[in-house]
Amino acid sequence: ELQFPERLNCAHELLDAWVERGQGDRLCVQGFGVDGQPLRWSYAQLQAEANRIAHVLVDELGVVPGNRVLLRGANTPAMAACWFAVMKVGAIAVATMPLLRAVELEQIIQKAEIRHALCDERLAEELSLARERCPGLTQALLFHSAAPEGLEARAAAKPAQFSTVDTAAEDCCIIAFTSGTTGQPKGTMHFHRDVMAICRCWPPHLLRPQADDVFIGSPPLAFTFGLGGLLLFPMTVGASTVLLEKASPEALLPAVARYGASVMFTAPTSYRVMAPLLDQHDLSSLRKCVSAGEALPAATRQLWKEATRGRTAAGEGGIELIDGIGATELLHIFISHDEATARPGATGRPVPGYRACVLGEEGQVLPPGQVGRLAVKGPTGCRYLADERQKNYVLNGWNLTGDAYLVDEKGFFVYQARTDDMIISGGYNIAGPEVEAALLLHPAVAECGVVGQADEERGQIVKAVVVLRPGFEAGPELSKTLQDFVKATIAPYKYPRAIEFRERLPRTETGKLQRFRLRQPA
Ligand code: 3SK
Repeated sequence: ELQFPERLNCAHELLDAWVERGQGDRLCVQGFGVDGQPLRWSYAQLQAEANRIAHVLVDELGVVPGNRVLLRGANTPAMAACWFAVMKVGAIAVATMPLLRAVELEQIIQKAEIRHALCDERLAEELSLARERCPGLTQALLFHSAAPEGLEARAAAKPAQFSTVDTAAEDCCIIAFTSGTTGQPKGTMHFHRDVMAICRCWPPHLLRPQADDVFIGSPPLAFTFGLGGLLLFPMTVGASTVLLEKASPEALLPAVARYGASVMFTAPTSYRVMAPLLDQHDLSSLRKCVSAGEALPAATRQLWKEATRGRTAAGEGGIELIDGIGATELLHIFISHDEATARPGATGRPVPGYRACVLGEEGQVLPPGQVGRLAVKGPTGCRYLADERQKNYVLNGWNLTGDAYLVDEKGFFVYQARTDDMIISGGYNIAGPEVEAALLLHPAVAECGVVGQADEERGQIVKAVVVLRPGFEAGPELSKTLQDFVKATIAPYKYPRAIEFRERLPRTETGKLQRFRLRQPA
């Protein structure tokens, strides 16, 4: 069992400690700064940047320990410095996905009672729209900015030393939001010790990173998959990370060559898109690839292994993807395997430190081969911020993740489906009801139902079944109009890639929408 001292600040453990041990010159983070200039920061430089921002937070924004600070930015060294600054002052980071629009930001700001924000200048517009309806958010500064009143200019005038606040191991330091099935975002609270727990469970046992590794990948730092994989885990071993603002599959491949990246984190969709493009790129530095965020089909594992054969540092056999399932509620991955124990089609076994089982309808543990609800226990777990859905997620100390699984005869956990209506598309979690709400704002839409439809490329796509108001004509032109409308209303990745027009929606006698019937063609 993991033991932590009573007083603990994860910024001290992951950042300050390297400098204190005389290792401050190690390369820590690479990416781009203002005006696209390349940045290469050592641990000592990242610490100095975070320290200066910490002074701005305290002296100019009046942040005190326990305050919640909204962070809005793409993956950049500046975003990493802001995240560590928030940890250092003993505040709570509420990092938001860069693509969120004003309506979604507003929900988060209200729910987390946010008063302070640091926002990438290029993403300021939606935040300022949200602020019009959030009078409580009084202090916001823009970073990645050359403006004299921007964060960088203010930070430059501050000392590079800051004494990291002596927090309790059980002080909350992260509220990570997840949209949930209803579209009503849920804030999941995590402590300093939770951050250290995820660094001590999965990475040393299954990823086994080395001090000279260069991490790279696509998940945003605002998604705890990205926060762990692209910031915390490299820093656990003194390795370095590359933070890319645009990490499409097409952009990831040349970046691997350019930075000599050795460990990659991305979703199965991205591996599928990259596989046929590999011969145009030098991947000789790559030795480990992690897949998570959605279920990994056996065919994708095979495709990546074959495509990487003889091209990487992993040797002639190609790269065996390291698959894992995590949850924002548990902070990171809790079931996984390494290259040697990979079993096509299975996610793996509980990560050391975690226990998992599959429960039946009555809450009984099911024998191998039977499908039921996945239940997980470990050093991290779900603590929703002021949310009655807590009681549905945690039962007798077991976290019910909303996934249907079976355990095979060898003890491997095999994913079956989501137990709720969440759509997982290209690594994004999308709540059907939220897309329905957006569509219903359009004058042409009388009724609609949104479900996930199986898709080879993205795992699932968002499919909308729409009933039109009189006077509107079904067809490709209106489909395109509705897709654009959703993209402009909520985060663009949530738009329905398939739209089907019907006369009416299937409903029960009591008027409830029969979603399962929407998945079948009319
Ligand atoms: O599997 C996921 O979706 C996930 C969620 C949060 C953190 C890490 C992971 C892999």
